[in-house]
Amino acid sequence: SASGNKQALISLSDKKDLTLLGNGLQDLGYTIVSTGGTASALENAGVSVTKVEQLTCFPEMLDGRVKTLHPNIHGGILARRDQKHHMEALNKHDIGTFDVVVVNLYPFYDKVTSTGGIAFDDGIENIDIGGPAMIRAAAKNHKDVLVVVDSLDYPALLEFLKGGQDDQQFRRKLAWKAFEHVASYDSAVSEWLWKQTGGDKFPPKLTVPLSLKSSLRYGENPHQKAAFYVDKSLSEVNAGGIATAVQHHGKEMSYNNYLDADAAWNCVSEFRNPTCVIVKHTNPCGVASRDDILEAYRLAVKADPVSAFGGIVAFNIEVDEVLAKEIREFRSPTDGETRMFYEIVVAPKYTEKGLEILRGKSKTLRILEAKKNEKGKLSLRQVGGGWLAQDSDDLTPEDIQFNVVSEKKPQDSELRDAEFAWLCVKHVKSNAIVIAKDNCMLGMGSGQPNRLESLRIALRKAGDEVKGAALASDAFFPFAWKDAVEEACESGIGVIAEPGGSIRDGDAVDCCNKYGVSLLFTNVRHFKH
Ligand code: 93A
Repeated sequence: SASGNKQALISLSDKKDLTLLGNGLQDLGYTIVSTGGTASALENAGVSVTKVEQLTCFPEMLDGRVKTLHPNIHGGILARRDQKHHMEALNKHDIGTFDVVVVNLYPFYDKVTSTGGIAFDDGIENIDIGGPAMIRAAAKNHKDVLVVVDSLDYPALLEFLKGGQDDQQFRRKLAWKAFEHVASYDSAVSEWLWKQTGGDKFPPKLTVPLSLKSSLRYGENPHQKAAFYVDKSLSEVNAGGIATAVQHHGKEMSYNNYLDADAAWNCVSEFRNPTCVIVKHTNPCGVASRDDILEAYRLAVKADPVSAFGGIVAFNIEVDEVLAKEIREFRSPTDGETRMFYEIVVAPKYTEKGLEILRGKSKTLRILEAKKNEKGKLSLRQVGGGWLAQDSDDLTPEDIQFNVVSEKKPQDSELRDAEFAWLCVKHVKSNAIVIAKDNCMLGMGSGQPNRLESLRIALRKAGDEVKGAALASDAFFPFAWKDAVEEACESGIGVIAEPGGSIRDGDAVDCCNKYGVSLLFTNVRHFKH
């Protein structure tokens, strides 16, 4: 500095651990320069400070819009210590250098996502200008200026300064973090402004502010590195879904665990009655709704016990002691002996007792407590060289009309079965066929490139129970005769629900009429690729 002392510039909206920082720097002999609120907080903590105004010889102006935007501040940050003429310029104007810059920004993101939102003008006032300018300047000149934007880094900063030796890697890391901080800040501002334009949602603005939730042990396979990011554009209060789920117990979540838990949670959240969904490799292999959740659970396992083993079990209601015991004890229907093993249990709530019992099932069982997904989210998929964006498939049964197009009218119970099958088929990978009866999935065929194969797999799983059951198909049947529709009719299916819309729709109707099967067109398709 001009006085020869080492100087630190501190300007913080979030004053967490400021006392620790201020005292630490003071003990190391630093002169501390601060903006209004930060200076008062430091003084209250017994740390002596120089106010920014004393350096700039200007008062904070324009309601604080101009506080630190001044050559006496930015010159002291940006001057190259190894350039003679830079240092001469500082001397000439009596400007001291800053060796440490600690800044965090106006809480723009929290303000605009707070419940009830924020008025447009308040949003604008919360856009920090001087803060990012200091952070960027210090990060650019990190070779000589340590820049800190995260209170978690205070101890490391103080250690580093105490140590006395230089480490450019440490400085670069801080600079990288600083630009990250500013970049995610700016993308939050632009995201908010974009929303204020009131225009069409599509094409969407794709600078989704992401924050790293965790590094994962590996990706889909052990030779792939992986990490998990949380979408910060969702309001913290409402943000639901697997990303914000609380893990109460068990082994660390893996990449595939997240995918499967997401699939199970999305599917089970769809149902209103107490429901259990079991997922394996992102497909529901067992789904059942019952007033008695224990029975729903047993039926969901029974639908496909082999697949359910090692699967993900999801409930849409609280897991209590009785249910937890059933999950712990239930034996595989295949041999009646082996206790069922699961990777994950996910539910909206657990009783204390329920949690305790599940914890006792195994050390590894991951127990997740999740909140419902927000609707109207953007769905993103990566393809080589780009991203595909679309609205998420938020259609609910209320949005769907089951129009009878056959001579045979379905009974009420058949209609309910068709609705249930329809809810399930939405969550099965295409080509998807689901067979269901009495609020229970009996069989499903997924992911086959040929609809007839998916049908055959579903029929095989359903076995004899297929008689009088409902069948749902995520897309229309291009061929009816001697193909999927006829095979379904021959197997004894009672009612078929499909989108309709094929030029051969007439064949499907004729075929169902020949076999006395009810046919319902939904006019809605639920592809899931
Ligand atoms: O209004 S600003 O954009 N103009 C400035 O010149 C300025 N200088 C610092 N915002 C500015 N700041 C910000 O003030 C910092 O980024 C920090 O978040 C906050 C600290 O203010 P105080 O110390 O008065 O609480």
